[in-house]
Amino acid sequence: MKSETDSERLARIRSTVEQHGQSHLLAHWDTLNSQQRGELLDDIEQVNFAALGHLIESHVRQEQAFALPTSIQPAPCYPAVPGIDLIGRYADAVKRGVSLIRKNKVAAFTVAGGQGTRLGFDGPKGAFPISPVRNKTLFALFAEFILGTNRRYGSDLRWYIMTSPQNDAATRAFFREQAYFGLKPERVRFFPQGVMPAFAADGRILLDQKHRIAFSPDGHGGSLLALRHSGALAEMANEGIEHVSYIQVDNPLVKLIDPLFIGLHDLTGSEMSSKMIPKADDLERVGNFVVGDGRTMVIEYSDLPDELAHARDGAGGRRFDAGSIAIHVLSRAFVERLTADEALFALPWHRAVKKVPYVDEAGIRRESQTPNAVKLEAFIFDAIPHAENPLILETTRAEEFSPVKNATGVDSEETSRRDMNRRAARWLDAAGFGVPWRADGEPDGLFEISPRLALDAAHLREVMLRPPAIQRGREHYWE
Ligand code: UD2
Repeated sequence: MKSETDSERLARIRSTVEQHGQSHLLAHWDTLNSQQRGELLDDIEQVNFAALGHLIESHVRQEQAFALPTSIQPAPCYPAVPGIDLIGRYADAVKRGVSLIRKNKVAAFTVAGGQGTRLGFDGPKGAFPISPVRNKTLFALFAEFILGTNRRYGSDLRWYIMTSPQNDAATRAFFREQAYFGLKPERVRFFPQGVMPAFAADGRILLDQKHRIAFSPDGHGGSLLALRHSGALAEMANEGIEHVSYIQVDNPLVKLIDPLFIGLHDLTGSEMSSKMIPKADDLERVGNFVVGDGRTMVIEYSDLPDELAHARDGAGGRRFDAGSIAIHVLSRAFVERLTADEALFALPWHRAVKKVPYVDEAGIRRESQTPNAVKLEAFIFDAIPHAENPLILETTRAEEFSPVKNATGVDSEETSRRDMNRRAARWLDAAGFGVPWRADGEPDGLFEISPRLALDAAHLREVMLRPPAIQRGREHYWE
């Protein structure tokens, strides 16, 4: 077949954008050089105009009210500490989890495609230094968690990292500079997620430059299709990987691979499992696990009506107390099933109005002082209602959740470093190596335990055979 000439390609694309009311995308064509023209056409060809038409009507030109289920009940959860009825089940689950890890039937998966705008850090968020003594980065801590797991269980786990087109090269370069933190490069695999254009309120796609569309990542829900498109799912199937242990890039306390969680997921035949913590306050900015019209789901904090957020149960406790901390295990077969037919697969789109730089009609790039653009994102937790036997496991905030999201205040570098320090001190105390505490309740000194050495308090007790030298007010590090 004769290949399309440049002018035929332009004519075809011009007709498409005109047909969809997006002809402004070519408004600056005459001012572009040939390389820029090529980039612009490539960008436009990435847009699925046919699918967008409907979405612009329903989600961009208007705000789609969140469809609250008619019946909303608290979701049942497995407790953090098993009662007598569950002790045996938890022990079996740990055994099963360890067995799956030993056989490399579990892969670690980190979503790191977000733009991290709130933190104001220039670079992939995983390159943010966070550990209290050695200033290890988020990626370094996760890598060491995998190394520690491999050392403990004799595994050789794969680690999948979802980037975005915006930070993919920088993320790969960071791993190369750091020599993959000691991991085998061939066990780490990066792939970029999909993108969505940003829109003006009237539905027009925004240009970031005269020859570039203002694309941004399509949300962590985009990870499901990205797993398929990248070939990662097929690779997992080839290697017999059965479950994917999903984490977000911003939480240095996370147990990237947790035998109990993985084992419970597997033993109960859950297709998608989630960890939860009791909320710190009624309006904490985390999703809420509920059963809505009979299906387990997460309602994001911004969508939960205030009267439900403040509701109390018979005993005076918070009725909807189960906060989602974005830690999941997904069965590979579940991701395969959901994404098998792309035409049928759709997580709902969530609309956010944000500040996005744009090129105006005169071809001048503008930075808006107020939110000017509609962005659409899909959320991973919207897959939960599609899962069979979804499971929720409670965990402890102090042990497993202290994300770095903001430059200051709540969920910031300062709180996250503090919580890492407290946790290390608590583990040492629990192992019988008394740590000095100050009158204000903080450990007297800085304490850091590399995940290469110990993955939790019980593990530390096993591996730290002699009492370590601990001095008040000093820095301590073990690996
Ligand atoms: C998320 C959850 C919230 C709670 C909280 C826990 C949503 C909408 N809310 O809030 O319920 O669980 O986390 O920390 O998820 N990411 C991508 N690609 C994207 C967008 C995000 O990879 O297109 C990654 C990002 O790199 C980060 C994670 O997703 O690892 C979280 O994204 P966020 O900061 O937008 O989520 P947040 O804090 O609003």
